[in-house]
Amino acid sequence: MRPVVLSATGLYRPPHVITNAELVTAFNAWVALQNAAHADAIARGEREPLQASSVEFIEKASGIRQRYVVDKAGVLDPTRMYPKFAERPDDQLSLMAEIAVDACRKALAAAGKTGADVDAVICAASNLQRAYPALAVEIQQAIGAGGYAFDMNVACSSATFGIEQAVNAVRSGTADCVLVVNPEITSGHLEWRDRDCHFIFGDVCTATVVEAAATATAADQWEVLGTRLATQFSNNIRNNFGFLNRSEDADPLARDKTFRQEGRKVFKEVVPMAAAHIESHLHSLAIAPSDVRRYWLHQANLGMNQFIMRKLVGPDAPAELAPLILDTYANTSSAGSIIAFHEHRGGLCAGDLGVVCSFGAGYSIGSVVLRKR
Ligand code: CO8
Repeated sequence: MRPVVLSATGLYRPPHVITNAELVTAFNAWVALQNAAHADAIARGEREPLQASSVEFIEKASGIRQRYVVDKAGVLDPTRMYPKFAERPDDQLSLMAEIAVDACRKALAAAGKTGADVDAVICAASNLQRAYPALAVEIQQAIGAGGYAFDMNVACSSATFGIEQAVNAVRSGTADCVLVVNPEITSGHLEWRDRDCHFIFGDVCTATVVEAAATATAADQWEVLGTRLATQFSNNIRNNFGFLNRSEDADPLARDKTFRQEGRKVFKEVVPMAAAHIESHLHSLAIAPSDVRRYWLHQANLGMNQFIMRKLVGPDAPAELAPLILDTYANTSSAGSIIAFHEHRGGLCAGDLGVVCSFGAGYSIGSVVLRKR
């Protein structure tokens, strides 16, 4: 089995920021419009008035302060409350492929590679723009890669699950250099009109170069010591949008056709699962959690990550041990742990250990144990 490294990452950051204050202003304007439109039914007691959102709640409950989005105007329009994208002709690069190509090119440049060096592209994301042809194949063509390409979706764990497929392909010799790319346009499937979740997500794209150690030339390389994936079915994070909706005569705009969750249950159930998963993965590699110099965790909720770190290394875990990016990016689904890795892997020395770990819908958990070369 050949040694495998993560030799570079790339990040596409959308051009627009929405602060919590802007988000809450738009949401509360929408609430006022709705309550005015239904004032009579509310007065007759036939309908509950919608409740306002608040910046204080969002920051206290989640740690999120702002998010990046591909389109801001549509999201903040109180008569619309979701992004507005122009439909593209078939011969134009699709939107998800466009942001993916940007992140891939940056990752390849950082790895000292070109598209011609890539022999597999895995597009791993929690929402895919179309059924087929696979976005990954479009990305493969746009960057000039050879080999093969495919899409996959394991919600928030898509990146780590994709990395394991890439690592296995390189280890076994079926590929030498694999790009794992995570275009997350979460704004397209977030219910911005639901105060329980309207603040949670942001858009972004990350890309990771996974290659044989023998061919890697980047200055900053991370040997993959192990990967571990786990899933356990749960309805607590669910989206029923799908290709059978038409045949079911279902309402395409019904609430269950966008993201919904039982946030408190997710919090309580996933924290112990993620901590136990990381601990047992490290144990299998004869590594103690306290030996790890950095944890690049999934970025859904500040409190979740603090609990996980407390369970792994005790109450005195310094904040720098598990860097936070959700304050600026919000939850970017599968890209979150990769953004943390991208932005916060400096300052470590050869031999230092790190863990990338994602967790989310499915439930799904994926961990990648790394050693700096
Ligand atoms: N403003 C003011 N008050 C609010 C708001 C708001 N915006 N929202 C809710 N409240 C109220 C509630 O109504 C409730 O009131 P009451 O006590 O009177 O009933 C009170 O505040 C407390 O509400 P919660 O119990 O819901 O608050 P929590 O403290 O649990 O915080 C969180 C809510 C932040 C959602 C928290 O539970 C959490 O982060 N949980 C973990 C969630 C998580 O990790 N989910 C992972 C999902 S991501 C994933 O898997 C990928 C999916 C694919 C991507 C999809 C892209 C769209």
